[in-house]
Amino acid sequence: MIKKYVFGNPFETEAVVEKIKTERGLPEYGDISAEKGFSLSYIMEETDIIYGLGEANRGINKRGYRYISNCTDDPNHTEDKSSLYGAHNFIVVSGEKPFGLFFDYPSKMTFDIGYTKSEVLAVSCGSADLYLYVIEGKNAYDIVKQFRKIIGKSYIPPKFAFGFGQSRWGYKTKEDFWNVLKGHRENHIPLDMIYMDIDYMQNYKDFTVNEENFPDFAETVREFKEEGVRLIPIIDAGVKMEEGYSVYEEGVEKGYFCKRGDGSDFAAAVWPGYTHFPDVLNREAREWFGSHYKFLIDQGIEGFWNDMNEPAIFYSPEGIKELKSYMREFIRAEKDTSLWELGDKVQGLANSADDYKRFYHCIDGKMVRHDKVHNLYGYNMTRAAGEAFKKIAPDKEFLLFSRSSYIGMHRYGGIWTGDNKSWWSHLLLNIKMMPSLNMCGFLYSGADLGGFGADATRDLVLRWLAFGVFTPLMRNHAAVGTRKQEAYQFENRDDFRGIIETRYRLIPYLYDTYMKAAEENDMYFKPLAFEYPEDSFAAGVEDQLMIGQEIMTAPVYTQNAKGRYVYLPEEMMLVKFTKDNCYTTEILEKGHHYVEVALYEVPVFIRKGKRIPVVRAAQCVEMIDMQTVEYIGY
Ligand code: MIG
Repeated sequence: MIKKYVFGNPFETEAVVEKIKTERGLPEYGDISAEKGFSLSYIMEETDIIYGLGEANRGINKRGYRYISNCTDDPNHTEDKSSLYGAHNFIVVSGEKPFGLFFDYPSKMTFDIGYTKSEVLAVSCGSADLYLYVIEGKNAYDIVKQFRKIIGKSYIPPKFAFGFGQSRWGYKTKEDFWNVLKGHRENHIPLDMIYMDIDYMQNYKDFTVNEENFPDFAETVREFKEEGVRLIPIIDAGVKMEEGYSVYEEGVEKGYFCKRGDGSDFAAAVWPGYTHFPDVLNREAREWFGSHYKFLIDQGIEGFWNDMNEPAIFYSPEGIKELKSYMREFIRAEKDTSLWELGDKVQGLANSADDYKRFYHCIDGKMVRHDKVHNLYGYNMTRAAGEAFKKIAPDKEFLLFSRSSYIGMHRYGGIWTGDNKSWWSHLLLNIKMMPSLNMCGFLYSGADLGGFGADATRDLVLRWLAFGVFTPLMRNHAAVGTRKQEAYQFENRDDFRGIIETRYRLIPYLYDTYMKAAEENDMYFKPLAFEYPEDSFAAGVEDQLMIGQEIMTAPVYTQNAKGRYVYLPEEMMLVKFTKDNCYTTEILEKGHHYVEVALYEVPVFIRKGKRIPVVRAAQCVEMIDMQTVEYIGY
């Protein structure tokens, strides 16, 4: 059962698509105050587990920390960080009488989940203008499914998007991309996508292609496709300010960029230098921005990734001006003690809260200051693309995912989880985040496998790919300047081939599971407790996940480990997929086991009474022989 409450004058985010009538009065869960901003506090039982928050730091059980929904471009997500790139304000209190809460509020919101006081769940935000949905149900899983139904069906990607993708910031020329293709094909490592990062563009201008590096881009796209590989370009939020650049000139002329209080177009420096932000919260501007994807689609492009859409800002002219005056003071001053402060000021230019107050969106004729709707930008940029695809090629499915997001965006695209690092702890974070993302509708998602920042090691890449076998988005991506981490860069490439081939062998199963989850508003990844609600040990397991109705995964995420302990809530068949289309099986009884896993193996636990289809690996999804299927299981 779902009840909707309204406080003040909420902004219509369109996160929820189902019509629900609003209740009078207040929900009976917690103490609510709508006086100085909004706050809800609820006393948790000691055994209550709190699920949700989608793309957030820490565990599956969110208890014991404070999270802030405030879409942030922060490439250093260490354990202490409260905000990442997404804002997903849905939680489930799982206890004696379970209930879910969705706070439909587009600006900064704090979830203090037993952080200030261990038994108090406190949710608060600066202005009491929001919708609050309260969902009652049998258990957490049931509540999630009800929630998923009201926010509408999740995005469905094309089939090739279930293949493996290779990416790296720094591929520039046609030869660079060709080398990636060759590196995979020559080593018989399957590959379906190569991602194009910002260097494919002309001076980082959206909807342009560097002509020197790609004299005939449409032809290049075709050549790669002939080899079974799609090129997937990045699109950044900021549009470069440059005379003669048509996207910029049109946007200025039509008034489609975000504006300052005085009506001038707001400028923010990002990769291209100074840019304007398309006002994607304005319907017309959103349509206009979306229509530009056609430029690349006309050249054969079938997928995109939307970046920098928190929106990320390196600095603004206003910020620079303030800094310069501070610097002048600094130079004049006698003492040097404010040096660290100067450093902070320089650092603080990026993604500054002051800048987010300096520009406005024009929504239904009203000017809305950006900070009040900050968490909706990435959502609407991706919506711009998704809506445009429907017009440009109504019968075609496009690959689309975004860095920043809000609930509602899950209908238009997936997400990748941003700039992680080549750290074992971030592999574990990836594992824990997946079911929470699913709770909030984001099914097509994944992390940068191998880690984006920092230097990867061979074993980390292998272990991370082995988990990536199961994430709908399976992409190896790394930052410029880091150690090369394509599968063919390391010794014994057949180990990498074995793991990536396992993904292809499982594609019929994974695709089918994805489609069922999308069609039935269900989860693809689940915490064990969702399948075994009576099992009190399962409730505490955070490093194993259920996939669909049939299998469980238990990835190895520590260096030098020969295997790991695994908890089986029931008897299962352990299948270890190895190299050369081989596998081994073994029945394990309910309980704790130490399972050895070699670096080239992918373990899958098949539930009692279930079986899964397995095919032979192929170089790309289209080449899989779907007629020759073998079933493994009971
Ligand atoms: O400021 O386009 O998260 O995946 O490689 C960095 C360069 C901008 C951030 C993205 C990352 C991408 C990078 N981008």
